[in-house]
Amino acid sequence: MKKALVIIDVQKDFCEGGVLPASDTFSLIEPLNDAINWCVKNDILCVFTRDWHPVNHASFIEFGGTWKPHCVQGSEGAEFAEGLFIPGHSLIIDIETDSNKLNTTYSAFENTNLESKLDRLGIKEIAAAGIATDYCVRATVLDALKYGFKCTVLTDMVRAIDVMEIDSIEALGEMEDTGAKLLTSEEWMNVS
Ligand code: VGL
Ligand code: ZN
Repeated sequence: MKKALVIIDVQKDFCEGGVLPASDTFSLIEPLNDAINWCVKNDILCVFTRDWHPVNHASFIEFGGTWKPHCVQGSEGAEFAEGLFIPGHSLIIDIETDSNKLNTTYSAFENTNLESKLDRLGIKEIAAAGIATDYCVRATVLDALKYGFKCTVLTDMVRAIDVMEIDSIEALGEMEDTGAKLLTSEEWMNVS
């Protein structure tokens, strides 16, 4: 079955040193790059999503939201993390491009046409990695399942913000209960 690796929001602002860092992000880049290289060799599409807010986005504290300003379109913080390998034939998906529209779920499928893009490519199955387990990864995986994609969460390649310590554990449980498979990247590459 044709599949894609979806690498969610691995951007400077969500990494150590950024304004809204998930924990332990430095250890994410090397295994991610290994999996990305493996995908290139095996002709599996890599999809990179970016949290991509206008400067006055409604999710930012000063505009009525809850987050410190982060991943502002075109800013350094919105760039992909240092050292992340982006193969030439990747699909880049920007999330949250409209200041008035609030993506209430954090999903990479909301207002992005990701579903139809994957559909047109005949992709029926995705594996999800990236940041944050408890926000964008969770919402994207739940939407993928809702749209009928088979879905695996790569447990060693997701990182959490964990506003509450238990958030990422609950998110992983919820994704599994909804139908996602939880595998390490090594297990996923072995069965793929
Ligand atoms: C995200 C918090 C705010 C995410 C985006 O990509 O998980 N989290 N905006
Ligand atoms: Zn955001």
